[in-house]
Amino acid sequence: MKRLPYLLAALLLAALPARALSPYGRECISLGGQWNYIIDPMDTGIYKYQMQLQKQHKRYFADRHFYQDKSTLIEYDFDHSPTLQVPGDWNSQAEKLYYYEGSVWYRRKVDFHPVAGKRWFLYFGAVNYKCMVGLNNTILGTHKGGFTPFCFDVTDVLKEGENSLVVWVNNTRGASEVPTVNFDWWNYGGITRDVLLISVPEVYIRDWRLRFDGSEVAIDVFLDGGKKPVTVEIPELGINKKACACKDGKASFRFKVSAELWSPGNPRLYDISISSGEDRITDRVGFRTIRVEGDRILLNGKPVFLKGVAVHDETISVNPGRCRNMEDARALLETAKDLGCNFLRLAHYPHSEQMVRLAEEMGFMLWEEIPCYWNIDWSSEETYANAENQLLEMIGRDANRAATIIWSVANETPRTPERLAFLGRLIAKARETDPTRLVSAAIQKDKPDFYHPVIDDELNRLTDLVSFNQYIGWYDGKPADCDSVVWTVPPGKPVVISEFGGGALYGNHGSDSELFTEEYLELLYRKNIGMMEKIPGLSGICPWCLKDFRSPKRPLPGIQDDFNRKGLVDEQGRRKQAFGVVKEYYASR
Ligand code: GCB
Repeated sequence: MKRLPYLLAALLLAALPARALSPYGRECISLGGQWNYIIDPMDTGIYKYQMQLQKQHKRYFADRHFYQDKSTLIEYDFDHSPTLQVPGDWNSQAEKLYYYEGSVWYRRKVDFHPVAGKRWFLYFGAVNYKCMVGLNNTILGTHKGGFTPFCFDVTDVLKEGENSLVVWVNNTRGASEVPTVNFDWWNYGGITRDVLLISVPEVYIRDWRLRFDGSEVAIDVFLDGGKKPVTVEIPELGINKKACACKDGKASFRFKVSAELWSPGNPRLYDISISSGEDRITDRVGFRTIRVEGDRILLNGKPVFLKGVAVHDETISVNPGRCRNMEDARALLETAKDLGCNFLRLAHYPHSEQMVRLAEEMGFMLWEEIPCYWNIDWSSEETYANAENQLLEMIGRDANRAATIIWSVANETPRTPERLAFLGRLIAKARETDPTRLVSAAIQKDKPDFYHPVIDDELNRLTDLVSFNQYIGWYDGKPADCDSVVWTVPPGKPVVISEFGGGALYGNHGSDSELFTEEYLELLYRKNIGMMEKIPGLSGICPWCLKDFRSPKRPLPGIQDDFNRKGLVDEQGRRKQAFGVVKEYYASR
């Protein structure tokens, strides 16, 4: 009987699109711009008269109900519908979509001229939360999970001249989804990241993996469509190697390099090109090692202290809402640079690839995370399959990035046997897929003795770091309590405080005992830093968080107005006094 859920999960996965090809260093056509949209709260485009939504995916196939450019009764009409910018969330683009959670249909006309001997992939950087994609009346497939890329082979569906691309997007929260119904950020819906057409020759490089152990580089290159010799070049290091992808389309390279190592102080990247037949991709790669030894984190064999900050994938000051491009990512990263950070916790879901790549160039180590946040449906095999898929899509996208040092599988999850089993599986999966990085999860402290908190979550036995969130001075007690708190942490592992902080409204001044004033937050930071410095094995801290961010859980009028106010800067980027405290601490560390 146990086989049934597995079978179900396998079927669900089979409906998923292929792991995304990377668009970087390839020929691409951007499908960004203004797309027509129709808001469809009743899912009229999927339900037919009197029919119930069952096996939605199949039904949609059968009906083709809303799929054409126009309906016969002319009850909808993409041509005369308003437009939304893609990439971009819908909530920040139209007043009536500000709180909207439901279905929206997008349509873009694509003018296309096929080139003989090429294959074409339709790539989505991210769509929140689930979508169904159709091209010229053919359903390409569905995808679930709002923050990772996916793509479809559209070679046989694209036609000369005008093509119609229709995407149904739905961001309804669900109890068995990842994340679940309750989370502390804005549920931005829509096609939030780039949509591209990627062209490749018939035999093409599907993927490649680079690993570095301190002296030797291992590169595996995976071809699709045939078997051919593969060449890897890193000109600045005098590398020019050939190998044959004769078996299973995989070519393996092993060679020694004497490269300048990547680190925050010297984020050195080298041009790399990988070619096979007519296909060639270019990229930039860094060489570094990361491991733990006892209670220390070693970057390139030397202890490193993570001067971090947690960041949400949102800019309000540049483009409103979800980050859309490099400019948005740069605004966030420059603020983190000013703070003196060498490390970012990209919370609580995979951020855009632009963010990761720019962070790498600018010299930030990264913690990347999937949204197993708070209390998700630990007993559901379908939920597990979804979480694992998000993990694999995140690792698949960023495994070649030197900046990424930690995969995190969860945030603040309750201690139950079901959760331990679920997260244990995810941790094992992360290690099996990528044995070169650290694996962690942000846990929460238990509260039996306020002044003597003990971190003893069994999950710590499975992770490389002991990472926990704590809010002494905000949710727990007052800032001055920090002077008397003594922490007990499991010995022998590096400790990273993955969150701490409190709220303040920028420009709200008063006494340091008054909540939401800048003075209160400044005191909270001074006291917390003093307390955390006494924790044995402290290897890094991550203030929560860089910028005030939108959250519907934060309605307090005049103070929050839909913003979580725990940023060190406000949503416009204006520094609160606490910013200076962290900056000073990082300068001295
Ligand atoms: C937490 C969560 C984070 C919240 C934060 C808060 O522990 O991990 O997502 O936003 O607290 O502000 O309460």
